[in-house]
Amino acid sequence: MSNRRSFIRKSSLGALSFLFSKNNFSEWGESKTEIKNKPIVLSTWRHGIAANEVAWKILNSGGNALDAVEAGVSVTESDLTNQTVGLGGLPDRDGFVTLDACIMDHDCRCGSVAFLQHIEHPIQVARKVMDQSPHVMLAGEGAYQFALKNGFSRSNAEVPTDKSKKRYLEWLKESKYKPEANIENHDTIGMIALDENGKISGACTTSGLAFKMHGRVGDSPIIGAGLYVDGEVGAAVATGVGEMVMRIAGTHTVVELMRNGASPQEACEETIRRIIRKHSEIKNKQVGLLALNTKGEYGAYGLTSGFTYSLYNKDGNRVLDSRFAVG
Ligand code: SD4
Repeated sequence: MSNRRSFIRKSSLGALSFLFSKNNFSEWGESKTEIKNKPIVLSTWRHGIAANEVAWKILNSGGNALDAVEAGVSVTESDLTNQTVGLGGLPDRDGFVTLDACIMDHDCRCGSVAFLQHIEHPIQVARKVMDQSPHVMLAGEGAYQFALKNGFSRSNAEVPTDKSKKRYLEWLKESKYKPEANIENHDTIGMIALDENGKISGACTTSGLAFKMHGRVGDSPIIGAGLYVDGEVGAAVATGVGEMVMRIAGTHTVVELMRNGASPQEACEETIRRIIRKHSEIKNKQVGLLALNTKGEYGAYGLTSGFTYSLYNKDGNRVLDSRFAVG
């Protein structure tokens, strides 16, 4: 039976058992006792290697997945040479560097910041929103003030950095608004991890699409779009053109497909197919999805070629090429 047909069959069976069984999560619960592939951490793109190193140190010494993903993506945020994450990121079309991030744990606790400026670690502010505020998401000046009140300080880094300013000045010559992911293998960092205790968490942080409209917020800080985690099932994270992911609540879709019986790989593939069905124009666009379930099984799929991800488990830390739908 083809993968697709068997997946459809499994999906239907999953949906039926969801409807008719009161105990529809027992499959996942039982498997937890046999998890072999843990700890494990996955992150988007090649820059995930350095982030994984830090996350793995925490996971391998018995630390929890939530702390691991927060510390892991903080590495990428601090790298001012990275032009797609943190303050080194490329500015919007008006010259402002605005940052988006979110974090989520196995209990669906989550925190998020959007349109945040001058703060080195948006992911850590997102964690504070989760831990110290009654809200899930803070944006703009309010997020900035919340950060200052909670021990963060305005970064001394001059932003945009010289490197990003150079690209911006180049772009200004034509000022063509192209809302496309710069497919350069170092975009948004999304990270998902499963710890020794079988707890799963995720984090996602970005400076968003280069030269976006001022005020634009992408998928990365949106729970269910850029990141979704449910400890009963698994986690998923997205990179690429955020608008395409948001339209179908991409990572929530991946997690719900896994809940209904899909493997992480099948769930990523089906979600990318849904994105393709809902968009008439996909040329030169990229979306990459990563998924991990509570058994430690993982999957990755790109809309088009070129999506890479970094994986660290007991066999070491390495970059892998994702399979893809078109191109
Ligand atoms: C966004 N998804 O702001 C982010 C950008 C990104 O690969 O991931 N680029 O739409």
